[in-house]
Parts: sequence; C-alpha cells; structure tokens
Amino acid sequence: MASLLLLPFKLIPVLLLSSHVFSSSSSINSTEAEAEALLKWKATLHKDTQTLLSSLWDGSNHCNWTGITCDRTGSITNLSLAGYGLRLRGTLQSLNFIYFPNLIWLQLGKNSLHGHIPPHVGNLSKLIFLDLSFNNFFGSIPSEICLLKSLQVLSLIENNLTGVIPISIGNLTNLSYLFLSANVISGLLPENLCIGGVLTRLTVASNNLTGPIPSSLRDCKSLYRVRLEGNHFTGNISDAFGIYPNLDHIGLSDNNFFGELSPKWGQCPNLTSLLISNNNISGKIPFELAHATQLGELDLSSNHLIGEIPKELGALKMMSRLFLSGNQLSGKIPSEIGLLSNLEQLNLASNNLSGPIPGNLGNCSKLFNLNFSKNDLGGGIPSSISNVIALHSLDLSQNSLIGGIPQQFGKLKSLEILNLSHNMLNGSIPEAFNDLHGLRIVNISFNRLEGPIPNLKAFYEASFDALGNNKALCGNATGLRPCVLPSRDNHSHGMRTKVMVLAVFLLFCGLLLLYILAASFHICCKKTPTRKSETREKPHGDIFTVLGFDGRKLHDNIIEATEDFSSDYCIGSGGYGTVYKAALPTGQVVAVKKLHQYEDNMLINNLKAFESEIVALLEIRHRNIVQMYGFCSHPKHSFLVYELVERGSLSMVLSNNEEAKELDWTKRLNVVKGLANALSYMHHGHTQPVVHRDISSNNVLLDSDYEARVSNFGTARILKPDSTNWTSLAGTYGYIAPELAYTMRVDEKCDVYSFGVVTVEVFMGKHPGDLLSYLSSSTTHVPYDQQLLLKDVIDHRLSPPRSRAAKDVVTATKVAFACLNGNPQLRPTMQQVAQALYRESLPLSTPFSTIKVGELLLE
Ligand SMILES: *[C@@H]1O[C@H](CO)[C@@H](O)[C@H](O)[C@H]1NC(C)=O
Ligand SMILES: *[C@@H]1O[C@H](CO)[C@@H](O)[C@H](O)[C@H]1NC(C)=O
Ligand SMILES: *[C@@H]1O[C@H](CO)[C@@H](O)[C@H](O)[C@H]1NC(C)=O
Ligand SMILES: *[C@@H]1O[C@H](CO)[C@@H](O)[C@H](O)[C@H]1NC(C)=O
Ligand SMILES: *[C@@H]1O[C@H](CO)[C@@H](O)[C@H](O)[C@H]1NC(C)=O
Ligand SMILES: *[C@@H]1O[C@H](CO)[C@@H](O)[C@H](O)[C@H]1NC(C)=O
Ligand SMILES: *[C@@H]1O[C@H](CO)[C@@H](O)[C@H](O)[C@H]1NC(C)=O
Ligand SMILES: *[C@@H]1O[C@H](CO)[C@@H](O)[C@H](O)[C@H]1NC(C)=O
Ligand SMILES: *[C@@H]1O[C@H](CO)[C@@H](O)[C@H](O)[C@H]1NC(C)=O
Ligand SMILES: *[C@@H]1O[C@H](CO)[C@@H](O)[C@H](O)[C@H]1NC(C)=O
Ligand SMILES: CC(=O)N[C@H]1CO[C@H](CO)[C@@H](O)[C@@H]1O
Repeated sequence: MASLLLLPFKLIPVLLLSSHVFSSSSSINSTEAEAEALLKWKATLHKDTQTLLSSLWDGSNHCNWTGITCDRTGSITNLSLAGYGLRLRGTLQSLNFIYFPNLIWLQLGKNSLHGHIPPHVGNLSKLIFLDLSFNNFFGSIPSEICLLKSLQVLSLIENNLTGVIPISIGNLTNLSYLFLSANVISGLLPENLCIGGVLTRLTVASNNLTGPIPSSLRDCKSLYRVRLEGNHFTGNISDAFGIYPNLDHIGLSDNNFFGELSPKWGQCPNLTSLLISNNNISGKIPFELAHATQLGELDLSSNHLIGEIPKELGALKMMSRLFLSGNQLSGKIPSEIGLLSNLEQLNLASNNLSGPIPGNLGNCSKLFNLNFSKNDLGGGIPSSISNVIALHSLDLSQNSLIGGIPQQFGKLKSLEILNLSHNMLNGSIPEAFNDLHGLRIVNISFNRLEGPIPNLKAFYEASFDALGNNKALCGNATGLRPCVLPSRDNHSHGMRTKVMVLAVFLLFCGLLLLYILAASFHICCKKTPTRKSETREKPHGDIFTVLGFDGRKLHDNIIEATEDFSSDYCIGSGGYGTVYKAALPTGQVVAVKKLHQYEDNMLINNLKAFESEIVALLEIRHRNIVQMYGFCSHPKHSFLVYELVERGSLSMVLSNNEEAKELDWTKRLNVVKGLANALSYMHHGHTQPVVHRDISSNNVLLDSDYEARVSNFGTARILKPDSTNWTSLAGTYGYIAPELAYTMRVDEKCDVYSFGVVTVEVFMGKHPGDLLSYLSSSTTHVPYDQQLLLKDVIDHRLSPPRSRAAKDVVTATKVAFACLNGNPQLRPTMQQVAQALYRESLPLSTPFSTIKVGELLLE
C-alpha cells in the first residue's frame, strides 16, 4: 500500500529535472552508457589489444576517439576499427549492441576477432553497413542479422562460418552488397535474394553451397558483379539468368551446373567477364555472345560443349583471355580469331578441332600463352606465328601437324615453354633456335625430326622423354647420339652433303684433304671461345665485341654517325656515361653510350676479367630487357651499343604531364609486370643469378607500346667491379636497399627492394620519398583513422583506377610493399613477385577510395 503511494512522488523530481536540462538529457546519459559499453568490451579483449585501444581511445570525450563518430546529440553512429590484423584480438560477446541504438556503420574487418557473431547484433536496428570480413568468426550467420532492415552492405568474407544463409536475408530489401566468399557455408541461396531490386554485388564464392539459382536473380537487373564459383551449385542454367544492363562480371566456374549457354548473355552490354568453366554445360556456343562487345574474358573450359567455335567471336575486340579447352568442339579454328588484337591467352586444347592453324594468328601481337594441344589439327605450322613476339608459352602437341619447324621461330625471343611433341614434324631444328635464350622447357618428342639439337641449356638438359622418338636427332643430351661432325654449321641437309663432299675429296686428293683437316682443326681451336659473337683484337688495342655486326665497321660507322660524339647527337646521360643516337648506314638506329672517364679506365684495366661476362650479356634476349649489341674499347673512348628504345626512361615519361597522362593505369600495371618479368628472368633464368644492382626509373625504358625495357643489366658488375667498395658505388640514391648501409652484400634482394620503389613510383607518378619512411616507421604508431588513403597518394594526373585496374593496383601495391621489407630475407623473390602479378587479383573487400596505405602493409 505504502509503496504504491510513493511511486508518483518519486517520478516528479525526475520529470522536473529532465524539462530543466531540456530534451537531450536522456541521450547524454545514454551516450555515457555507450562509452561504458565500449570500455567494457575493451576489458575482455587480448592484453595487447587493450594496450592498443588505450592509445586509440584517449581522452574523456569518446566522440573524439579513433574509429568513433557521433551524431550531434553525442550518440555513436560509426564504429570503425579495421585492418589491425593480429593486434585486434578477442570476441564480440561482450560488446553489448543494445547500447548503440544509432549505430549505422560497423566496420571491424581485417582483424583477428573470433567466436560466434553474436545474435544481439540484431539490436543495431539502424545499421546500414556491417563488415566483419577477414577475421576468424565461426559458427553460423545469426538469423537476427535479418531484424537489421536498413542494411545495405554485409561483408563476412574469409571467416570460418558454417551453417546456412538465413532464408530471411531476402527480407533485407535495401541490401546492395552481399559478400560471403571463402567460408564453409552450406545449403541453398535464399529464394527472394533480390526482392528489393537493389542487389548489385553478390559474392559467395568458395563455400559449400548447393541447389539451383534462385528465380529472383533472373530479373535482378541491378546486378553488377556476381561470383558463385567454387561451390556445389546444380540445376539447369539455360533459363536461369536474364538480361542484365549493368552486369560486369559473372563467375559460375567449378560447380555442377548443366543445360545450355543462353544467347541472352549477348544482351548484357557491359559484360566483361563470363566464367563458366568446369561444369556440365552442353550444346553449342551461341554466336550471339558476339553482341556483348565489352567481353574481355570468356572461360567455358571443361564442359561438354559441341559444334564449331562461332566465327562471330572475332568481333570481340576487347577479348584478352579466351579459354575453350576440354570440350568436344569440332570443325576448323575460325580465322576470325586472328582479329582479336587484344588477345593475351588462347587455350583451345583438348577438343576435336581439325583443319589448319589459321595463319593470321600472327596478328595477335599481345598473345603470350597459346595452347592448341590435343586436337586433330593438320597442315604445317604457319611461319606467321613467329610474329607473335610476346609468346611465352606455345603448346601445339598431340595434333597431326606436318612439315618443318619454321626458320622464323628464332624471332620468338620471349619463348620460355615450347611443346611440339606427338606430331609428324620433319626436317631439322632451325639454327635460329640458338637465339631463343629464354627457353626453359622444351618437348619435341614423337616427331620425325633429325639433325643437331640447338646449342641451348633447355635442350642439353632435357630428358630423353622430351627429345626421344624422333628420326635422327643428335647432340649432347641424354639418350641422343653425338653429332658426327662439329655441329655448329649443320642445318637441314648439312649432314648428308658433308659426307658426300668428304667422299669426293677422298676420291680425288687424299693428301689435300689431310692438309685441309689439319688447317681447319687449327682454326677451330682458335675460334671456339668466341662462340657466336665476334671478339677481335687489333694490334693497336681496339677490341670489338659485337653481335651480328662487323666490329671494325660498326666502330667507324658510329664515329661517323655521331660526328665523333658531337653534342648534337646526345639524347641523354645515363648511368656511367652519355648516350648518343646513331643512325647506321644499314638504316638501323642504335643508342651508343660513351663511358665516363672513370668507368672507361676501369673497363680497360679489367677487360680480360669481364670479357666472358660481356659475351654473356650480348646473348641475353628478353622482351623486357634492352638488347645490348656490342661494346668497343679503345684508348680514346669506350662505348656500349644498345638497341634504341623509343620513349626514353620511365622517369622522363613520368615527369612529363602529357606523357604521364598517356601512361594510364593499365599501361602502368603492364610496366610493373614487364619489370618483374625481366628481373625474374635475370635472377632465376640462369645458372648464376644476374643481379642488376641499379634498378631505378632511369634504367627502365619504355618502347613505343609502353612496354618496359630494362637497360644496363649486368653492366654494374662489369663497370664497377671493385667489390670492396660496393656500398658507395652500387645503386642510385633513393632506390638502394637499407641493408646496404651496414652490409656490403649486394644480391638479388637488393634488386627486389629497388623494384618495390620503382613500382610505388609508377603508381604515385613520382619518387615515393617520404612515403618510404612512413612505411618503415611501422604504422603501429599511426592511428588508423589518420593513416593515408591509397587514393590520396597515387598519381592525381589520372582519375583513380576502376574495376580490374583498381584491384590490380591494390595487388601490385601490396606486392611492392612486401618488396620494401627492411629485412631482405622477408622480401619475396622476383619469381614470386612475377607470379603474384599474373594471378587474378582478389576482389576488393572495400571500395578503392577507402583503402588505406597501412592496410596494404598488414597482410
Ligand atoms: C580531440 O583529441 C585531440 C587529440 O587527440 C585534441 O587535440 C582535441 O582537443 C580533442 N577534441 C575534443 C573536442 O575533445
Ligand atoms: C565510418 O568510418 C569509416 C572509416 O573512418 C568511413 O570510411 C565511413 O565513411 C564512415 N561512415 C559514416 C557513415 O560516417
Ligand atoms: C537484443 O538482442 C537479443 C538477442 O537477439 C534479443 O533477445 C533482444 O530482444 C534484443 N533487444 C532489443 C531491444 O532489440
Ligand atoms: C531503404 O532505402 C530507401 C531509399 O534510400 C529509404 O527510403 C528506406 O527508408 C530504406 N528502408 C529501410 C528499411 O531502411
Ligand atoms: C574452422 O572451424 C572448425 C570447426 O568448426 C575448426 O576445426 C577449424 O580449425 C577452424 N579453422 C580455422 C582456420 O579457424
Ligand atoms: C520475411 O518476409 C517474409 C515474407 O516475405 C515473412 O513471411 C517473414 O516473416 C519475414 N521474416 C522476418 C524474419 O521478418
Ligand atoms: C557441405 O554440405 C553438405 C550438404 O550439402 C554436407 O553434407 C557437408 O558436411 C558440408 N561440408 C562441410 C565441410 O561443411
Ligand atoms: C556501361 O558501362 C559504361 C562505362 O563503364 C557506363 O558509362 C554505362 O553507364 C554502363 N551502362 C549501364 C547500363 O550500366
Ligand atoms: C534445360 O532447360 C532447357 C529450357 O528450359 C531445356 O530445353 C533443356 O532440355 C534443359 N536441359 C536439361 C539437360 O535438362
Ligand atoms: C655436354 O653437356 C654437359 C652438360 O649437360 C656438359 O657438362 C658437357 O661439357 C657437354 N659436353 C660437350 C662435349 O659439349
Ligand atoms: C551528464 C549528465 O547529465 N548525467 C546525468 C544522467 O542522469 C543522472 C540521473 O539519472 C544524473 O544524475 C546525471 O547527472
């Protein structure tokens, strides 16, 4: 009785108070509760994380803490602590979401949070953005996530989540991004996934999902990017998809879909990637695909497709990767494939294709990977394939090809892998093969080839399986008989002719023969060490080492062409010397580097010691390395002769606003790849790694196609041999690995560091300078919110990269940062770098404009 009477009296003072301090009093109090809830959560986290948060959450006003944003009433709207990696460890169990009624943005990705995603996350009724990606959450996705009606972005990528996707996720009518890739989620995709009509990105790749495509996706016009690959989806996809005006990328590979390819894909005007490999798709490839004019990547490999390759596909000018291998396609390869001028990779292997290899494939000048193996192609190998000078890997094995290997294959200087096995090729291997120094793996077995094998490591070291079962190959390799005569001069019919000539000589004059043999033996002995290049020593001390030129004449021509090194012909000044342009009487234009006095003396004094290395440099052939033609050493002047590279150095291009704009993101990425290729080849493509020692934007030249060409490879070793004094001599300030300050060891890892600097420079448009010290001063000390955004440091002369370029820039920047590691042992090798750059980049988990420089350092 008494308590009932007391109650109203107790309420009065409270009401009075609240009207006095006006209406916000309740929110001030609730904001205190918000701060308290955060501190309570902090107290349950890992000890180191508490220390970290104590430094980030400094001061009494929690609205001023790192990662916290409040509204005008002081209530928290934004909690954003992402990218702390191992430094943010713990669970979410004690983060009591009931205290955050106004939170709209919760971003805790890229940390080390574990445990279940608590069901009370559903208390955040105003949330529009929820990112818990790249953590270690396990258990199932709480169905309470669907009490979050305003949610627009849900990202749970790369956790260890199991169970099913809650069916009622379809009730989130404003959901635009749903990212669940790389978990262990089972069951079906919810039926009404796109009921709100605003779903743009759906990525659930690499899970354990089953069942068919929900029918709500057929009319989901908003879709932009869909990634369903790597699950156990089933169902007939003939009619499962509709027409999508915005669709850019769809990945359905590695599932159990069946049915036929719909011609409707051709009505998706913005489709750039259609990937449906490794399913059970049957029927023909619809020619209507040719209407999707932006298509750059089509992967239909490992299905049951039949019929011919539609010639209409030749209209797809943007096509760069076309993979149709592992089907039952028949008929001829349409010659229209030769119209795909942007093609980089073409794989038609393991089909029933017949007829000839189209000759106009030579027009696909960017093609670096070509595989036609395991078909029934006939006729000869068209010599025009040798125009595809970018070719890295060529596989024509297991066909019915006849005739000889084209002489012109010597032009394929970038070739690393060649498989011509199991055909009916005859004749000898063209002598021009001796120029294919990049060749690493070769298989020419099961043909009818004869004559000597080329003078290349790839051949000597090949197993009998790779060379055997031919007509009569000879040479110094396992299982082959040695060649009867010195092999250098033999080609095609050489062997037989020589035997006949010998017989004639024997018949007519035995004595003369003996004399000739003795004389030629003498000449041979003298000539052996000069190999293909010619080294000539003149009585007055000139030495010319040249490839494919007459040394003396070249020297005279160069003096004449530059009017004895007149400044009129000077085109720049590079490391070690001044560069001149010289037009030779043959019409060829070369770059001539006249050495500075210091290097000149050094060279003359050490000439003998380095001759073999110079000869080795002359023989290097790689599409990303500037070809050295020769050098001349003379008491008056010494110079190196190089191929002229049109656009000059990367640093010059970047310093010119017009040219820098021309060098767009795709070209810049290509420059980085080219540089990585060159370094990987020099570090790993030889028995002894060749270290550059002075990689900088001055030594990376750009040709007319903006392809990177590294200059001065190996010259540091020749021109600066004083190894006790390396630290003062090797490298260019700003590109030198930090360990050189205290060690004198110059190895491949120094080049890796310099590569990192140049890569960042390519993206920033200028030398990274201060950014390097920012990166090395470990971002632990920089509050996350104050860290630099990637978009703010990259070159502002270009608009920010989009779609594929954006993710490739992110990947390449991550790789570059790994190369800048202070500890040389933790830097990747150039081979790993090159591989990482050629792999398909991961999709961005956050928009490009929000990516922080420090985030790229953490992984
Ligand atoms: C916020 O914190 C900064 C330092 O972290 C301080 O300089 C500033 O005065 C604080 N502002 C408020 C309103 O507390
Ligand atoms: C929340 O904070 C993050 C990181 O600072 C920021 O990117 C995002 O735009 C903020 N969201 C809102 C709604 O303020
Ligand atoms: C908060 O979440 C819990 C667990 O889901 C739920 O039982 C409770 O009703 C929610 N409270 C509010 C106010 O939404
Ligand atoms: C969904 O978005 C629309 C437009 O932005 C907005 O008007 C509506 O309130 C949102 N719905 C919910 C449940 O938040
Ligand atoms: C994922 O969860 C399973 C149990 O659900 C556990 O055995 C496994 O170790 C977890 N994996 C990782 C990487 O945390
Ligand atoms: C989701 O929507 C369906 C109707 O579309 C409704 O029956 C169901 O109760 C809703 N679920 C939740 C959890 O709101
Ligand atoms: C994958 O899903 C199937 C059922 O669809 C289930 O039997 C299996 O255990 C799941 N695998 C994993 C690793 O969760
Ligand atoms: C297609 O892409 C272009 C360029 O990216 C864009 O301007 C256009 O709006 C897109 N069309 C549709 C329908 O999304
Ligand atoms: C797939 O569906 C299409 C049309 O819906 C039908 O014509 C075809 O027979 C189906 N294929 C299979 C294998 O069931
Ligand atoms: C044969 O090749 C091996 C290496 O594969 C080399 O050591 C050897 O000197 C070669 N012999 C001749 C005669 O060239
Ligand atoms: C900051 C502030 O005004 N806090 C108030 C919260 O409410 C209690 C009473 O419930 C007051 O005593 C506090 O002063």
